[in-house]
Amino acid sequence: MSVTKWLAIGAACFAFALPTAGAQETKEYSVSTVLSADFPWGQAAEKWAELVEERTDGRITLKVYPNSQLVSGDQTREFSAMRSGIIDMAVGSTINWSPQVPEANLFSLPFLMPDDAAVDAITGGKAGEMVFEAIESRGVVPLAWGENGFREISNSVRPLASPEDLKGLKIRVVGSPLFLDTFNALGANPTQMSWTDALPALTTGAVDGQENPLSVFSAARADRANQKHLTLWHYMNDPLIFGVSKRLWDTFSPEDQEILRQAAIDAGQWEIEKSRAELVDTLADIKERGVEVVELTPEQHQAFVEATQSVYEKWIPRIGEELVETAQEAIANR
Ligand code: X2X
Repeated sequence: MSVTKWLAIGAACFAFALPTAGAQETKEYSVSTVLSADFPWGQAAEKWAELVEERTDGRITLKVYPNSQLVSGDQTREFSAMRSGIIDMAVGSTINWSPQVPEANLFSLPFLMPDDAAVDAITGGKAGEMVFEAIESRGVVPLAWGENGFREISNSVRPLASPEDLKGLKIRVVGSPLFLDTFNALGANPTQMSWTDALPALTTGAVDGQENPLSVFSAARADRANQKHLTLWHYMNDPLIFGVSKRLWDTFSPEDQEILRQAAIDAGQWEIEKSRAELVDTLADIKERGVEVVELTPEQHQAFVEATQSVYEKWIPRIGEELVETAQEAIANR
């Protein structure tokens, strides 16, 4: 047989073998979350995984690891672990990433965002782009926004309707320094703790109170951890961000990058709408369990706003004056 004929046969075999091998090659990537699929947060990550798997015909699989297990429960290490490639991807809260990304503290400024439209004005505009640039410059590619939600405060001791009511209460906060300043300004006694440690500490009475969105309060059954008083003060809202380690991101083809990004946008939008829509029922469930819910009058609300102004003075230089102003303008024009 001629050499050309052998070559032709070889090429035909090769051409035949390639698509099969290619189609069956599945790559699995880790996705870190703090909360499981019992919460909207974990559901957002599962949705992302589902859409990516569907849209790549199973070539790319995302495996979700909830409860901060990839960082041994230390949620404030999630960003660093992703940056260094120990974790491939995450759906993470701006609070937990803020120790490494100072700009993410924007969302933790007390009483900056009065309502959903204010959150959307930031995440959907120039300020949101600036936060994304800050994240990318530190080694993680941000793809889309989700939402943990407006954070409300609860405790086991008394109803809270003024900063005076918080005096001396031991409040569990996330391990991000801004929260110490907010709660010290309010006269409380804040103590930093991971979410993994928070529920046991509330149950034993080692701490009196905590702050988290209604969805988290309800699904975690905080009422069973002595949290009998809940004040709806909407003092901040932590968005979630779908992110990919930059080192890993650069290994994907432009087509797969687009699939990952669009699936994150769709999953985030789905989760934001779902968690906002569930809030009314969630609050009703919480009341039904006997939790005493305090809603603030505009005057009571204002007293909390004034008591926390020092946080702005200290944190605006760290977050960046331009970013804070851009966010404030977006809120004013929403
Ligand atoms: O730790 C918390 O309070 C939680 C679950 O809301 C976050 O991870 C920011």
